[in-house]
Amino acid sequence: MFKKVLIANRGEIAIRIIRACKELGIKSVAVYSTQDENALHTVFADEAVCIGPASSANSYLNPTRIISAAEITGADAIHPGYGFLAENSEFADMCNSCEITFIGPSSEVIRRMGDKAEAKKAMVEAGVPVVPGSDGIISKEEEAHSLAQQMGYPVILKAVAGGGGKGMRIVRDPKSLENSFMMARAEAEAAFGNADLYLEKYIESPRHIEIQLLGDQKGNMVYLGERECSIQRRHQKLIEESPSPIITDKIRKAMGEAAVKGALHVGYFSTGTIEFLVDSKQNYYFMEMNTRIQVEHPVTEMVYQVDLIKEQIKVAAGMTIDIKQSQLKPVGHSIECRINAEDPANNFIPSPGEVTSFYQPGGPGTRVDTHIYASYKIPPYYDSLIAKLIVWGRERQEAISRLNRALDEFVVEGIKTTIPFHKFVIATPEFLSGDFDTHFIEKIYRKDLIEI
Ligand code: MV4
Repeated sequence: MFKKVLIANRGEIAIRIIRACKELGIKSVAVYSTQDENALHTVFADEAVCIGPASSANSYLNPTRIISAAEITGADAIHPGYGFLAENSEFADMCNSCEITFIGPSSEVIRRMGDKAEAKKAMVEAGVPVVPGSDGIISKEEEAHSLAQQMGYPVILKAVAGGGGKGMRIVRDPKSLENSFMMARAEAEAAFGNADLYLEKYIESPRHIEIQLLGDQKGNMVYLGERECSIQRRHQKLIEESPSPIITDKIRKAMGEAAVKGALHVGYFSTGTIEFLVDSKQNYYFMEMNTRIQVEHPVTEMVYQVDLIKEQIKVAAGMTIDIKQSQLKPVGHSIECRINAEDPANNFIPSPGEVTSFYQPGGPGTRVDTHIYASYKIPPYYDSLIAKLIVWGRERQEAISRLNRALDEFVVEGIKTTIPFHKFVIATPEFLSGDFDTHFIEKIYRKDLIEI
């Protein structure tokens, strides 16, 4: 097992990883920007190294500074968390050449899954269902034209370097194809420095459902059910739950087995997620693979009683997973609300500043992952996530009641947060019945129902 792990991240996930290290008897090293001198991760870790100024590019996103901090402190592994360098294959390569274990999958698989067209090809090879579309990159608009004609409109153009919605264009008719093709290319070039696109049939009102995977370096892999992630706004997830209200035991098994097959085909190990689009007839299609631990991992931990971060560290150290697929049955229901320092009444603009008072909910089935405390100053430089409220109930209804109660208990003063927005969302008939898709948040906005 590792003796010392450096956490190349900040905020709630850095604290989550430090907690796992402590439980495993591993020393932890925090890295922090000058802005984060009083941040909780800086104080909670056994050691802390300042790696630069506030701007991410010169601190949490700077591979050289982070690796230097690991060498100075004698850390034998680096946990990247999510965001920042978590899916940067060059950073994983750098760790390996410095003989520091990157806690994640191999750099090759990060690189391959980072190219969305390559990832899709790999899944086709493995026999995982994918959305019908182009066989790789579309280099000419005419190519897109004939394929779209063949498949029928609407179609969607996606950036191979994309993910998260950038460089994506829905095309509803042949006369808008030319313009969409140019716009998507320009957007992809500007965002990723790679203008390459691929094309798919557009699925009208899909749900976003993802499978959690855990694999070791000896080829053992299990799936820990699904997470329902359809409640999103501008490709940012707001609420996630497990199990999904629409997934039966039979579909879970089929999707889980497909995900394992796909991941094993590319030589995957560590925690990872395969995202699926699910249509109204419950057909599921591979969308993307995330080669990291995700923000919403706690809902899976609650219903499967597995500590995913500890397991991720153990498999990175070469240990064999001792969990059998047959032991993995979801118990109860878990829901997570992402609490952001944003003003939901003002187009979700960031609301940094001093938290003047803070009280976090507790009691039965209630978990809060946060780095916030009273008097903490939320810096304007980083992601606006300030807390994750995770509840567990015996069934969905109990989880929702508990969530409502916990949101009522939650006090964050001095800044605006998304807490009132969550109270509104979980009271809608669509959320209560589980009948929603990825367009749910836009729809409730259009109805102009929101008064918070
Ligand atoms: C799609 C789609 C419909 N059909 N692909 C959005 C982000 C990127 N990861 C892929 N996305 C989508 N791809 C086909 N063929 C609809 C979306 C999509 C979406 C997906 C998941 C969650 C929220 C979404 C919101 C809008 C569009």
